[in-house]
Amino acid sequence: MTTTKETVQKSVSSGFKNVDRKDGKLALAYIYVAFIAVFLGGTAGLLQVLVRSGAYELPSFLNYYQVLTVHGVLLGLVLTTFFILGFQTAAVSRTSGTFTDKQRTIGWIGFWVATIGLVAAAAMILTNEASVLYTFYAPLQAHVVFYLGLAFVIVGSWLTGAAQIMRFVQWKKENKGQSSPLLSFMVVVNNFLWYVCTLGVAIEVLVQLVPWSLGLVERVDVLLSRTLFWYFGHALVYFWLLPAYMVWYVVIPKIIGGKIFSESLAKLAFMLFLILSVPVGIHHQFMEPGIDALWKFIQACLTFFVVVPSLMTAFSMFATFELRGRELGGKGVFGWFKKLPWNDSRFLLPFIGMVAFIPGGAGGIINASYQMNELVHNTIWVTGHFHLTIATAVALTYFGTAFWLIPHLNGRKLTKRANSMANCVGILWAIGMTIMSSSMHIAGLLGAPRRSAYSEYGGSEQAAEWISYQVAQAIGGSILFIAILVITGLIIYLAFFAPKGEQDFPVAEVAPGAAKVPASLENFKLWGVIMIAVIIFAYTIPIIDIINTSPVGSKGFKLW
Ligand code: HAS
Repeated sequence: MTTTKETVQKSVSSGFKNVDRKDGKLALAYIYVAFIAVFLGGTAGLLQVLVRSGAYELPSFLNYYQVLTVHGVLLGLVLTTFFILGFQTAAVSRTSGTFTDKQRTIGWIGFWVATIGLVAAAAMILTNEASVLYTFYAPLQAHVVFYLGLAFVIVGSWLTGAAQIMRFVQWKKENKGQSSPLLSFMVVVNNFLWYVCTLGVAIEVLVQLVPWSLGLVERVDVLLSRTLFWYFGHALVYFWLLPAYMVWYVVIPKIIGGKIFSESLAKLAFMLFLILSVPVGIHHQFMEPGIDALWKFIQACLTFFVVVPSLMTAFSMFATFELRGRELGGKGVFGWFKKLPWNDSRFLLPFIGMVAFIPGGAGGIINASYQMNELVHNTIWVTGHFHLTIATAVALTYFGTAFWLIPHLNGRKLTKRANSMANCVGILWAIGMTIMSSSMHIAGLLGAPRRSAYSEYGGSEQAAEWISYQVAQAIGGSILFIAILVITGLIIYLAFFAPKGEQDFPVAEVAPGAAKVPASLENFKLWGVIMIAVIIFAYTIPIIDIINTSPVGSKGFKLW
């Protein structure tokens, strides 16, 4: 059994350059599950676009909504949560030091609880007992094991997140008065965000959906369940985004040979996400009756505030790139651009993600604008939006990270050839997603609904306009599937066959002479109080209203 003191000495002597192998195993376990989800979820995605093109019918033992549930749950919930927990474990170990045995054990218990939950939920989807999509909206009713499985995934994530926080707190105790390592700080912010937002979905599942699905209560308050879901659901998208931002702020500057532009700006951006990510969920419910227009307006305004830390991030990234490019001799307005390391997949994939996030973010701002939301809500435009944000900006950053992180953790190397294959993934993804997501946006504007299988809607003229875009989605989706096959091959290669060696875990330093981070930015209590205050302000009255005025609830439906 390693004592805390020994652990710290070992870490300090290695300068925290490498993630300890034991911590690495935990991180890898999470990352491998994430990539199994990529393969299976991506296959489901291919089936969907083919069905929606009208050219293909699913075999009789599968139905469209079952496949759509597999796709959404595996990619939206499993890939993300498992990759994040693995990456964050490695990030904390790398920057705060090796976990103690106790911390690592808690991390592993979390992994197994989450994995058991995942298997249980997946079994329900595969046996067609839970074709309720990844948002599991009531009154669609799934088997109770599906809800409990998801609850287990969340409890598992709480445990592993707690281990990460404990390691950070230990670092703080041992380094009193110093500003904390940026990457670990960011992990802790993301975990706090996760704890607070998952309370909403935990209440929805345990208090409403589980008793209802067991038949202990006959009806469910649909509006309340959706409001609790979106209390969680929008913060969820920032829980996905922040690890990508960790890579953009901390890893990318090192890869390009630069420095962190401003540690204070990065810490402020993360604290702004902490206070603003939750009290905006009602922007997913603009079209729902039963929520007063005033509260929709207030949460729309808060949504515009939560755009600010992303704009700060865009500014910081541009500054990082330009400073480094000029240092390397780039001249003129855009000369610095040519100096960036375009052949390095560790840079290229996240960079393509950043570029995609510009239209993806702009689409989000359109969605958040109440009147424009009336046009796009429940159309496939929204699907186009989240394929640019989560499925490109975030996913490509995760992929580009996994390709160096896996060999770092298992003592292998990202070879030249593997790096070229990884670059191919980036290019295929950019092409496939541009075709698929653009046609989703356009079809959405023409009124094509989301969450729907192929239909000609009784020969309607309007529906006929969508078909060519659906065919384009199938072409884009097929290119993405080819990329997923390459990704799967690469992950297997990097996990088991790549040559042994040392692969760096790049962590950039702060620019010399940078001002010390103000202590207030490290004050979790202060930001935590502001966070809770804003949430109470934004949600108390709408929830009391919903409880007081909701009609009698709904019985469960199984439409599949
Ligand atoms: Fe969203 C729906 C609003 C961001 C994901 N969103 C969704 C859904 C998902 C999702 C999954 O207001 C569907 C949920 C469902 O199933 O129903 N979203 C926003 C807003 C933002 C936003 C305002 N969304 C995201 C992110 C996601 C995500 C991030 C996943 C990771 N979204 C909405 C709304 C809806 C919605 C409504 C409901 C729609 C409806 O009616 O149902 C903002 O956070 C976006 C801010 C982003 C920016 C971009 C900054 C750009 C950066 C890159 C810089 C580039 C560089 C490279 C440096 C302002 C940081 C430059 C190099 C060059 C060469 C140019």
